[in-house]
Amino acid sequence: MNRMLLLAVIATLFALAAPASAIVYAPGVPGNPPPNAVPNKSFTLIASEADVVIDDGVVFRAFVFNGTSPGPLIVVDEGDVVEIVVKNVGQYTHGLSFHAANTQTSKFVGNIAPGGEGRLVFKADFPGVYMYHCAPGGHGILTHTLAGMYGMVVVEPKKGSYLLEKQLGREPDIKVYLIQHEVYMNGRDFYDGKPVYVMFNGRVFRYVTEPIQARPGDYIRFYFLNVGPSLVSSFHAVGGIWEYVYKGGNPDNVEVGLQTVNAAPTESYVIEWRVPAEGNFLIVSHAFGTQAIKGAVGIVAASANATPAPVILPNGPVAQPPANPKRVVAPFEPTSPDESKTFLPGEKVMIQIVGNSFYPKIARVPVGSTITWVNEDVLSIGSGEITGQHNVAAVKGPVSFASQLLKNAEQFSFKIEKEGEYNYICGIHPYMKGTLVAYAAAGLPSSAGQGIGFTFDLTAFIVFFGGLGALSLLVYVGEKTSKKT
Ligand SMILES: [Cu+2]
Repeated sequence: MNRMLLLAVIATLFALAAPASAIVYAPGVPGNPPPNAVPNKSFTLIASEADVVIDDGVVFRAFVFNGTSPGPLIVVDEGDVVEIVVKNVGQYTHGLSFHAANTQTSKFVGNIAPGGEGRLVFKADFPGVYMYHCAPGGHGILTHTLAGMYGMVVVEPKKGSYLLEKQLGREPDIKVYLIQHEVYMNGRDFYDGKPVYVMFNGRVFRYVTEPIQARPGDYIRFYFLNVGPSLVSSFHAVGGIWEYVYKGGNPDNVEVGLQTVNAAPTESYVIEWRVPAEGNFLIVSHAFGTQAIKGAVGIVAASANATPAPVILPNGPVAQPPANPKRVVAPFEPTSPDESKTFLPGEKVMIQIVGNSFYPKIARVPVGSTITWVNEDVLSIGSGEITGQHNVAAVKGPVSFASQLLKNAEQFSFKIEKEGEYNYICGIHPYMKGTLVAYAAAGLPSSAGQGIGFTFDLTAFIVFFGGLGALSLLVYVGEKTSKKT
């Protein structure tokens, strides 16, 4: 090899290995940190998984920042140089997409393995209200957002930029940071846009049970953000008209006298409003049948002798999950018998792999059935976990089975010949869990009473393999299966 070629190869290898921080910024573009900038504000977001309470006796098996869904509020001032540190203390790969930064934040804080951390520095040049959410890479960005991993960032403009503040010559009496978001029982419902609950700040009808206290004439500033992940909000006060509305929260984007603001996923508004009288003012998403009725309603309770809290935070409430919840909303795993479907003898058994879940999550099938899994997940671009691809791997039951890696529209079939309960996972995304219950049916051959033929310790597995994109898990499952069968 001649010397020039060798140097070119070395230079290429060096470029490929260069860390993300070696990004060359375009000079003069707002949002880029000055060279060697020292941050004057710093925040740490801790990624993990947790059960959070979203209604009386109802638990959401969520992915979280700092223990809650939504995660903590981050407030900075326009012009700040901001440092965001993300630490992943969870079992699975997580990350961060941070919309207040005018840069590709995933290069710095996306796709962080368990135990890892990342750091982002940016300059907050655009005032407004922004979303942040998990970014493990590719398809997982969508599904971890489905799992509740998001929060609000506010970049405060210079004092007096909002008109009502300027006119009154004072700060708001009450700042209400309000996130609208929805949760889904499974990936199929996520695809179909059918949430089970729609909430403000982490709880169904949260501000109906704990109304926001105010006095007539109080100046309220709403920082309203719809994080979706999919629905469009129609935010309205019953008996009120929003005095000033700022699209995105930027004071330059002002509109006057609106009954409603429409916020698509990630869309936000700063709203200035004075409470016009005593009484209960409902704040609602006016999409009645799809949102208000499912929990997106609150109350501003105004009375002359109220003692308002000056700040209402968007974090989900911190509450100890009950020992025996009425319902566990767990998009990626079966938690309730009503998530089962019983297939009759002769019926074709198809299980969809969709939105990082199995659907139906629990399939009751006659012994002798052939079960076919089909991967309906379409999105397979991006880095990170093996995105949009799945497999099926038994972890417990009378007989072991495991599929190859399935891309969109690819299938795997398995004939079930022994009665009993089978638990299986996706080896790539071990939080995806499904159950098969094989029952004996009249007229079909059966092999009853086999009990549990094999099992392995899933927890140790996830802890060990979680950071490796779980590919090694697949190999392990494959080997284990070939030994058993
Ligand atoms: Cu995540």
